[in-house]
Amino acid sequence: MADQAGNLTFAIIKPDAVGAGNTGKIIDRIIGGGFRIRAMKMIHQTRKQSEGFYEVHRGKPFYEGLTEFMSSGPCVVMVLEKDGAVKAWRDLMGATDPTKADEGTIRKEFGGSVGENATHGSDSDENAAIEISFFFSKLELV
Ligand code: IDP
Ligand code: MG
Repeated sequence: MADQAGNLTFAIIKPDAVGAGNTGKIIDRIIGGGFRIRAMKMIHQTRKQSEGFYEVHRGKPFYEGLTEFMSSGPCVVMVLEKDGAVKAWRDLMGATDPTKADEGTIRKEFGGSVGENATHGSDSDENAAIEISFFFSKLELV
């Protein structure tokens, strides 16, 4: 299928979930949710990289903690494909704060706190394209 706005999103399995050994379970949920994994790699970001990725949140009270956490250990970055991928992935993840996430969502099951909440998902088609290109070249999408 040709890549188009609306069928791709960007996802991260964050360092808390990788460190807790939940990578496989979360990938299983992604596949079970009907997503096709178009690209995937494990990385350990530097502080500068995590600051660059979360640039939109610079200045917010949680920015320092967030960028420190995201560079604290390995994480898995992915490109996911599905119709309406951005919303579909956010629905599967659940709310930012795991205590407010719906039953059956990934953040409800695997998230420990509002900061260390197991996964990331893009919030718009435009940001999905920006975030995908931050970590992957076009050649890496299979
Ligand atoms: P999202 O990940 O659900 O899109 P955003 O508001 O974009 O949520 O925030 C990005 C990330 O920053 C969250 O996933 C979480 O890790 C962290 N974060 C957001 N709000 C807070 C907060 O109030 N305290 C601590 N960390 C937060
Ligand atoms: Mg966000």
